[in-house]
Amino acid sequence: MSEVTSSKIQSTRVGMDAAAIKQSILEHLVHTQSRFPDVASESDWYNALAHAVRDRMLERMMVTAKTYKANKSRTVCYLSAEFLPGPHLANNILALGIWQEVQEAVAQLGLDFESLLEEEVEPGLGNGGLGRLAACYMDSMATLKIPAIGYGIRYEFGIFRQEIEDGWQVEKTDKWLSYGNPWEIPRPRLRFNVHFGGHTEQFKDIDGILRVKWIPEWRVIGVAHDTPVMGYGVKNTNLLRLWSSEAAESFNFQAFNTGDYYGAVNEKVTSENLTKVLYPNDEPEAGKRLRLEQQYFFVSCSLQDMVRIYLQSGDPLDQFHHKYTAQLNDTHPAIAIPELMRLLVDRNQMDWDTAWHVTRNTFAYTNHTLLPEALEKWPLDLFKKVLPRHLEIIYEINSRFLDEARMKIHGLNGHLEKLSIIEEGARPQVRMAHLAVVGSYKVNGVAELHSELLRQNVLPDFHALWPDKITNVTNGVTPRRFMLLSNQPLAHLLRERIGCGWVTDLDSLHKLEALADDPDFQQQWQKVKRRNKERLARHALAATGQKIDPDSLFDVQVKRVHEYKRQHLNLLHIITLYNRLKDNPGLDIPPRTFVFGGKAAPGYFMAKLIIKAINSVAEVINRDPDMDGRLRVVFFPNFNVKTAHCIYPGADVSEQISLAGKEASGTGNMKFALNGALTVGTLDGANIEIREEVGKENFFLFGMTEAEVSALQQQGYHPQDYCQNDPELKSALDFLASGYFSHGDATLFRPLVDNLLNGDPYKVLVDYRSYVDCQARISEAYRDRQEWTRMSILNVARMGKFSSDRSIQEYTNNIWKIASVDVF
Ligand code: HBZ
Repeated sequence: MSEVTSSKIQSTRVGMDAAAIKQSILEHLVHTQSRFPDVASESDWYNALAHAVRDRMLERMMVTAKTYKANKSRTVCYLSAEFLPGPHLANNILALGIWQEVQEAVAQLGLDFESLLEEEVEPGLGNGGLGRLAACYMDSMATLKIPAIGYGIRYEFGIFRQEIEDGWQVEKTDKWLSYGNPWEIPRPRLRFNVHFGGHTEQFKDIDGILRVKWIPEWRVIGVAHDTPVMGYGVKNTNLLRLWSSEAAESFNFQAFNTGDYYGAVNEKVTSENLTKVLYPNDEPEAGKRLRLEQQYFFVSCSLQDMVRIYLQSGDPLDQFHHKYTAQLNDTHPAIAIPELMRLLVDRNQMDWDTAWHVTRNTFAYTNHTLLPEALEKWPLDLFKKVLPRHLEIIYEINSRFLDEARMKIHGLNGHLEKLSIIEEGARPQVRMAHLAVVGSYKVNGVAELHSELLRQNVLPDFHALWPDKITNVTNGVTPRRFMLLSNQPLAHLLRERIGCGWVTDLDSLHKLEALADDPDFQQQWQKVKRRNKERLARHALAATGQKIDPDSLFDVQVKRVHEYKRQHLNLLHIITLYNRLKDNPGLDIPPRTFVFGGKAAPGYFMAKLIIKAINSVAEVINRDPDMDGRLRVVFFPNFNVKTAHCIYPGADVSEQISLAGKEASGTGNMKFALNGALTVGTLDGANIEIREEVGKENFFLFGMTEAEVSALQQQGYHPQDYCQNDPELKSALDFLASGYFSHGDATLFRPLVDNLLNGDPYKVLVDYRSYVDCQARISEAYRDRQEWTRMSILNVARMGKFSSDRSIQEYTNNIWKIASVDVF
């Protein structure tokens, strides 16, 4: 009976030809948007189109769920506090394979497809690389037919919108849900209680076994919102399930009982605040009670949901880990470990050892950072207030773990302190990374160097204890969004010359190698780049009012603004070029446009000052008639997935200049190279692997190695020596400090310059000379357009490794041990 119904629906409502799509759009305009065509706004048409596309996804989603259920498929649960999917509409149209048909339908309605796409406000539910990686992995899991659910938080306000006022970053609220969200399906009946606070009590159960009861103080309700994630060219459509918080009716028992209606309602507002806003990263976690509550909230909802689905099968809970593997995207969801223990032991009366076996075989943990200050720790007193039962469970986990470790590393008591999940001290803390390592069956870093540094420097004692636990899965990015969708001129050229196989088999880009020296192909390649640069120039003009010249070399650095990523090293090079051109107007160097983009955490003073410095230098350079046609600097505001679409394809040079040993992997580096930009980079994160793949002659390398950085740190680093010994460096720093770029204000950039001269934690001054000389090689190389084009082609041809499909295949084979499932 259900089969009959679904085929009927398909034949009447979800035809894939242009006429059917056009009809759907019109129906949704009237029946969903309640607008006639003659009065409909662009936004109404966007929503009607989005719904028409969505209709064509939902049946696939239901059939997928049904197939997975019938097969009792092993499923990946990707637990992440952040997902940064980017605009859905165009991506979904591509995945459905109806690009032409939609264009035709839209054209017949007299609409402009591009401006409809522009209407979409992207869900900015992440800070940067980590959130975007989660979205790439969702795309690849669906495409590789891996049963998966992404679990996260439906923040009402995502990452702030960045505006630039007087050169400074100003944060504006990201009201992405204001005009509704056609891509999500609210599931108001799929809701779970999540408890907080209170205390615990011991009691004996009917068998006389001592058990613990948690008497919480307050609760909130989590409600599911599902977004379908379609695989490319397959029917598999997985789920992104995000939780939003709602108040419980009987929220504040006390206030209701005493008739304090306003008091009760006020507390209702507090519950709903839980998922109100995404925390920008790079801020100290400690004391951010709401952040801990967010983490527990989404993890608890997700695990309860997993248990609910699992119990439908009728299988006993001690087999839970056969049905699921849960990937912890950094430590943000690591509280899942004690939560699963609680659900098994307290709620389902499982014995500790069995529960621990299940738990330890359910979770795997991905680490994304080497920066010690970014490793999550929660003050014990705060933890106890919010999650008293979980703290007890963590103590128990820790005590049993330390017993195990004591036996293994016989006699080495000193090590135990370093291994402990609890850090002692004036204000004891829970080390979330240690909890994640102890409670997981595998731990991985996100690039070879990063994983090696995890083993050697960050978690050496754990590595000694469990030599097989820490492994590597180098990050990847989806070629669907970051080539096919965002670089259509390139995709067309590739289709003509090597077909379309690369979209799901990125290694087949290798076929381009044979064309790298072909003059005709090179010319077409240049045309593609030229078109993309023109597009970037148009967007830059619209966003900044600045005109940039597509004939100049586009040198681009877009990523979060952070000292370790060294945007200020780039800036010192720009000031150096400026000084050279001022001192020697006849200097012959190819004209360059420097493009920056990226957000700084609102509380991170130095990062915000770097943005101001970029804009101040830009203002002087762009106004100076001597620089006309030679040097331009623009700061592209509000870098996000949408703006990224036009930035990566338009770049000639990709700046990947972090201090070696600081960038876990980077994924922007991959997106640039896949779009034919040449990298100027250090031996850091995935840069190393990119260089290995594309060939060292096709990569502009500079700077210290990680070993050199460590050695210098050991021996004692004196930044002022570097300044004294390099007149160009000294002059660049002096200029910045002098007020030359700040209308004579010699105090404005003093903190930035002082920071470099007195400490320079990321060794900008050490790598300066090597960087500036490398940039000179880039200028020389750019003069030979044929050779440059050849290098660009070879970069793309050899980037196959960096598809997120390869990463997911590695997770699947080496960690999750999960099989693909066909959906018909
Ligand atoms: O994860 C990034 C790494 O810096 C980058 O090297 C790597 O390529 C990428 C994917 O593996 N890390 C982040 O993006 N981290 C965050 O966004 C973050 C968010 C919330 C936090 C801390 C960090 O509380």
